[in-house]
Amino acid sequence: MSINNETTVNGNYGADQIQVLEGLEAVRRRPGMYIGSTSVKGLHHLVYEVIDNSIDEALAGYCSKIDVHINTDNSITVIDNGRGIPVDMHETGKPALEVVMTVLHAGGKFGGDGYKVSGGLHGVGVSVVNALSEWMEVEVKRDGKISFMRFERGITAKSLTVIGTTTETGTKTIFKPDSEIFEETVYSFETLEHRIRELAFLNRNILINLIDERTGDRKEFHYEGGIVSFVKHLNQNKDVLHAEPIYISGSKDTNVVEIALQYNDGYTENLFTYVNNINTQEGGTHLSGFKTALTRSINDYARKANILKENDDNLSGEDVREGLTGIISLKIREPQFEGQTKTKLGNSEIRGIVDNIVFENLNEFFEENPAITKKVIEKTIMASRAREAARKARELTRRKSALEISSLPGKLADCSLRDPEQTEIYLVEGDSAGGSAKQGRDRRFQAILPLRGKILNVEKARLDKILNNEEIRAMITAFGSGISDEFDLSKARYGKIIIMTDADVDGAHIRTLLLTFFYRYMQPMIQAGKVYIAQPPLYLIKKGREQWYLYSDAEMDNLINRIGRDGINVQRYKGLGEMNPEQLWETTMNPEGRTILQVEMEDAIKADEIFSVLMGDKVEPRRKFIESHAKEVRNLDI
Ligand code: 0RA
Repeated sequence: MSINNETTVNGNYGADQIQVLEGLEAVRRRPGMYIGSTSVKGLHHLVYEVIDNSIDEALAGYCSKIDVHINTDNSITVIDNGRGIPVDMHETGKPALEVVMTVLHAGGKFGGDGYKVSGGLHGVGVSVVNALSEWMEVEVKRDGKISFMRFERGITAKSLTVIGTTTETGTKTIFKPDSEIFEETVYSFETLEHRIRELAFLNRNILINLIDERTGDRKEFHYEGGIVSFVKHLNQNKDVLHAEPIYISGSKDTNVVEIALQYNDGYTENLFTYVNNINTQEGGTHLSGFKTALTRSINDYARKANILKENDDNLSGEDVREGLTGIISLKIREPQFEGQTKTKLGNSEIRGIVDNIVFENLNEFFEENPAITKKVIEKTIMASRAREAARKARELTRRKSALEISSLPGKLADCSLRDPEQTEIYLVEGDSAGGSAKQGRDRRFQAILPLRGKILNVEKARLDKILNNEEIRAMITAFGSGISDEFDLSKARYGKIIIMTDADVDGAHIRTLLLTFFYRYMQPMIQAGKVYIAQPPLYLIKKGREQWYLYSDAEMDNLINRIGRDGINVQRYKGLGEMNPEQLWETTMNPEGRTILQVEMEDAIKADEIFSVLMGDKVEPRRKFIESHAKEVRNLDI
């Protein structure tokens, strides 16, 4: 009997332990599966994962303050004043804290009916951070005691120990990302700052401090206005139609909906949607519910007020969103994330819930604020007229192209293969580099489109004007997938779009303009990961019979360290035009040897941001921006 018991206990313990080790092994073997990548992005993801747990504690109503430290050794400390992770014995015979830290997906199980809303997309659990850290330590203040544990590469190195007494509660976590796993282990203050600011906007009751122990920098994030402050922040450099954003909130069952809206006098739509603090970049049912209600509410009002007459067409969705900046933030129990990047909300019941809340609240706002409403409707009517003009211009080009033998732009050197899975198009700055690219390419699968002039800044123009720009028209026809609401990825004629510009100020400018255009008018192309940036070499070094192409100053330094300076010949490439076709092929276009950088949504959003500030109408923000981003701005000739 006692032998039996022993075996059972030991057997269970053994099985448990094995499961933990297998779980952590799986995370260390395929980290990308759990945190997306092991690049600098994955490195920062670890911090978000840990902060998420503290945010959950705040959303449950028990935590008001979170401190995040970047330590001198690039380890990270996160301290919250929540209830503290439970440390009592779990049914497996281990402390709950140890289970949370070492078992995959264990975190949620300790919340009781805990309203665990944050996470979801991240939400892989802190055990993943533990598995990917050289070491990790946790200190829990709870029930008058301070408890401590230490782990090394996910494995318990110091079991639960009481190290002191306290009257406070909270959790302190320190971890050092494992350099065996991560390609880069240096944290960026700005990257963390960006996400922390976003979290502070989305969760108005939380104070978050970010402290950089390497430099002494520290910033405090606390926005009592929540998403209203967020919208003001996004519109800070724009001329707005009404000083205070429209704030809408409501709930149904356990779903909470919050929206803030403010129109500016520009032409672009800037809607950002979040579910449980996750940016739902691909939209989903919440966004579509919002759009339906906004369009209906504005049309209803415009008819009632007789601004739209009986024979006038309804204002379209695009019309009513021109110049609209908004945040849509939902907190829901069981979000279903779908789509290419799992950032599209799928829960079907949410569409109607958001639609109802928005429709009712907007109608009320419009009734109570006729002066603002009149301004907004006047703007949407202007938008509608411009769109009608653009439609006519487009029809004209369509009819024209139907008459021509080939509708493809004259300067496009197309490839011979037709299967978009295999083909790519290079957008090349200037005719001379375009010529080299045409000669150097593999014409079976590589098409070349030289771009001569500057691309139009799409932030400053309505669609009708944009469609009159020759370079933009050439891209649209060459790609074949349309733009805006008519964009259809399945019609794309190429699988990759590769931007190839000079490594100088003008090149950076053209690249930024192109990214802004893609972000604004062909966003699904970026989301699908089809846009790339070519990496031409900066230097050619020759020594004796050997030669090296170098793509960065760091590579250059490395080589000089290795081979010394004696007898070397350095050629610095100022532009693509300085390479002959064979060199261009070998260094930049041959899939066997080239590096191309995939553009991510964040890159495009950043390009767009740079433009709205630098090209915007307000002088003061431009001056400030240039001062604080001197390095990036040097690459732009404005
Ligand atoms: C579940 C239950 C309880 C606390 C937490 C989770 C918790 C987790 C983390 C992670 C970071 N900071 C945290 N703070 C709290 C406690 C439940 C109770 O006290 O009744």
